[in-house]
Amino acid sequence: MFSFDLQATDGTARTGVIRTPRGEIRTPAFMPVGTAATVKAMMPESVRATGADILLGNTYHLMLRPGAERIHRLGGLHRFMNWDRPILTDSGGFQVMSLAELRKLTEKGVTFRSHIDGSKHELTPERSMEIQKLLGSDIVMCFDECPALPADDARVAESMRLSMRWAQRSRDAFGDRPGHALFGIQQGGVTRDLREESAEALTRIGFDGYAIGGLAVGEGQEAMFGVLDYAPGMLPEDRPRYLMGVGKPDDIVGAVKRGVDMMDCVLPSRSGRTGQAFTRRGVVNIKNARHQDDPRPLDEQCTCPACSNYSRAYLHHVFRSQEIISSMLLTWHNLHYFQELMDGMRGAIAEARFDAWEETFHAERAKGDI
Ligand code: PRF
Ligand code: ZN
Repeated sequence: MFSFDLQATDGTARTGVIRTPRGEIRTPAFMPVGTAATVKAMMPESVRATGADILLGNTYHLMLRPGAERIHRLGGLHRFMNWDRPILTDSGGFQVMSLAELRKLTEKGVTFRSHIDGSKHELTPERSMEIQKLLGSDIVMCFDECPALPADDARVAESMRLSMRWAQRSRDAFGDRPGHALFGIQQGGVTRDLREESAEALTRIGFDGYAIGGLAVGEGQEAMFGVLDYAPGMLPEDRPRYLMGVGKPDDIVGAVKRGVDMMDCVLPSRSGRTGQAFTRRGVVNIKNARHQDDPRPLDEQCTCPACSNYSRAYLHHVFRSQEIISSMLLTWHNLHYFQELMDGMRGAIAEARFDAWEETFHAERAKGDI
């Protein structure tokens, strides 16, 4: 009921399909972030129209507001937000460490105060599994913890080993739920031995998929690619590999090249609200005055509504005027761009021409905006 079929490889890059009772996920897959039961500024049918097969939701935000039990009473997260395709939920530990106040970390879990109203809460592996079940998540993430980098090896090792004990507790609490998947999360910073130890611990427990966590937390692209040169190869070949919280288009391309199957990032949606558009030619800042008389679309080759029906001058105007349609159009364009990027890579891997595809990707960006 949950399966992963690897269909083709090209070097270390892979393409395939994850099958779930709520639909198929073509890989490599990009998951738009729907933190608070919405991909901000987008209707769910519009998110689907950009090409998304799966969304990401957040345990941390939803437990605080509107509450997991409430969402469960209202029929689960899919029904609540009107998205009937697969949803992956993050487990909350990472968000607690980056967003919550007065955090206290123990062997049992983490206590913290809400960043919204200061109320006191506790998250443990067991409670995170319970919340993700109440939400009705299709792909559940283990409860883990991750230090910001740079951090010394002893701190990274201690944190990784705690996350591996939590991974076992997550597995035990999750139980057997046909049609629903549980993913382990590899930690270990940028230290090869720790990544190896983490991969072995997770593989011994056994998961439906494996995430690479603890990257894109301040180490820089070169160090991240350094880890991705070996980390995916430490994880079972026949299971999906998910790089958490990545990233910019060139990060995504580099990760797929190195064997990553799934990614998520707020970048396309968040940037859509701050006037940054991702195009084949790189990033365009729509607030720049050079667009104010420009009748051309953002990208004449893009088929999204923003590029089909509006000029740069209009997009500039509505951004400057803080009109809501600005966020809607730029978010749609950015999500469309990210999904086209994934589709291009899937096609290139299937036809064993990833290197040529990648060369064109970089050459187009080097030309700069029109
Ligand atoms: N763990 C979890 N969620 C995450 C991360 C992690 O390490 C990251 C790191 N890039 C983003 N989101 N559970
Ligand atoms: Zn567009």
